Amino acid sequence: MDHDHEQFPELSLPEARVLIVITGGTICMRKSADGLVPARGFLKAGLAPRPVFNDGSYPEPLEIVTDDKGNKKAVQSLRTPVSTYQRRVRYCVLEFEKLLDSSSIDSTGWDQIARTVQRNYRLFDGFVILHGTDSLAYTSSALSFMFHNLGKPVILTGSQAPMMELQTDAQDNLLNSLIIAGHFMIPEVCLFFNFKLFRGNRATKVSAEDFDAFGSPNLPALATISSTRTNVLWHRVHRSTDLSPFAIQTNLDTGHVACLRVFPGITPAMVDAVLRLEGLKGLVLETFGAGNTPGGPDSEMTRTLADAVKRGIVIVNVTQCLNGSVSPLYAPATMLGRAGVVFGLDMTSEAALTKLAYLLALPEATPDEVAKRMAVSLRGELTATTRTHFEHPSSGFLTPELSNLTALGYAIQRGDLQDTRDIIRGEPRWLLNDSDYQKNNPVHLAATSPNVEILRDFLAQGASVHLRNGAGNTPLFLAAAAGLQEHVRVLLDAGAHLHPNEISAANLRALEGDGNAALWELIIGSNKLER
Ligand code: ASN
Repeated sequence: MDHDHEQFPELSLPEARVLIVITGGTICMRKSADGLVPARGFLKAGLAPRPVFNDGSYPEPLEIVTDDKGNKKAVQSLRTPVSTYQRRVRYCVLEFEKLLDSSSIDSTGWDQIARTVQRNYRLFDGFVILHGTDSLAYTSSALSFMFHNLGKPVILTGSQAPMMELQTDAQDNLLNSLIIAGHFMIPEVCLFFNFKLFRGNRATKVSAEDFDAFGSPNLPALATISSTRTNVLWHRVHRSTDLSPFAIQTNLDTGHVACLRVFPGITPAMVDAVLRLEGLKGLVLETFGAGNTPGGPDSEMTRTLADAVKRGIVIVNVTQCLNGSVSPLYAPATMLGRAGVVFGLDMTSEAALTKLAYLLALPEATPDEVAKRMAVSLRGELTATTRTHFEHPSSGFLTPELSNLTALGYAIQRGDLQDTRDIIRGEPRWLLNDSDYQKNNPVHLAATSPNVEILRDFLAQGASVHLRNGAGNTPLFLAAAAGLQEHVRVLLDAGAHLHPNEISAANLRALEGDGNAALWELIIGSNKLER
């Protein structure tokens, strides 16, 4: 039943909407005669009885969610109590038909997750994917490549102990993921574990039993949780700067890639045997230190690898070390580079393998093209600097803090593109989240600027089309309300859509005729696409 606002005064506060997708993993496991196995009914058994996950308001009506095959289901949603940010998170749960231990999740499961997010994309502010920890970093890496122009947070999490255990990390991991997904427009595939939010394609499992099970050795956390707040390091957040809507790529070519770890004593014949596996198109080679293989620069090993590159196999050199990058620092690695082996820089093996499978599956994939793209950052998965000689870092300096949001606001209102550029000065990080006292982000202001080029410019710098201001409105809503056709077009082309909570207001305006009925109908119509 939906209780009234008197009994729940906080119901008038804005609420965020999050979809939790359950794939399996320890978090939802229960004991069986054969050991722990995933069990269905997580919302009822694991969430509804816990006050932090359920304020007791039981929102109505039921939520209609769509599974990966396009089947619609009516499910109960729940609300969290009010957060420190004066918002509640309303969420519902979509459980996969077959829940899996993540050791059995492969590209079929990745496709299923990607399609589920896509089908429900317009209805939610963010997504939390519950998944086992064993292959979690592979899935978060794969999804980061499968999602093009992601504009909303997709947070993967799980736990080392089941939710139903007395001492468990499940509650903290899920609750914090839910809060981040519902409050912070971080447009990335992330992995949350033990109070830290990592970029999904930078994370790796570092412990089989500790609650602190994941690390991100080459990129510090994107956000951390303290007792009082969530601290998002906005300058680290990666944004798509491609002005087109969210889309997914499925069918990664995992059947034709492999991973091989070199070890002292490995022979060229062993490596050759792997490189001659039928149908093999790509190999991730886990090498020693900064990218070295046994045998040295002028050896049978280097020739074996060079021959395979000539046959069209893409070989990517990544280090076995937990942190640091491969580079042409030592002769063996330099020779591999000259032979056409790609420097995978500081990519994790998980990222390198899934990226290879992703690139090989693209229609235009040629070995040269794949090799070229393996060495550049597509989703922030690598740091594009290569060390070629020894040097100590120069003393660091802080980029000047950009604080002149008011000046920017005036420049936007005047329509002065050059001024907005001068103020931002190539430091667009706060276009992502900073806002004025009415919680208008620069992109909200640009949505009604007399100069549409400012809006285009902000979007090209990664500004989010999904942020909502203090009144709960998206830039698209503001542009339509102002009757600005071209602004609406630019936003729609960049993947903007109305938030579900704006739809009834938009319908009303279309009916009542605020002079912009055609514009409202256009955006209401475009909202219905895709599902
Ligand atoms: N085997 C479990 C899984 O990956 C481990 C976990 O979730 N902690 O599904």
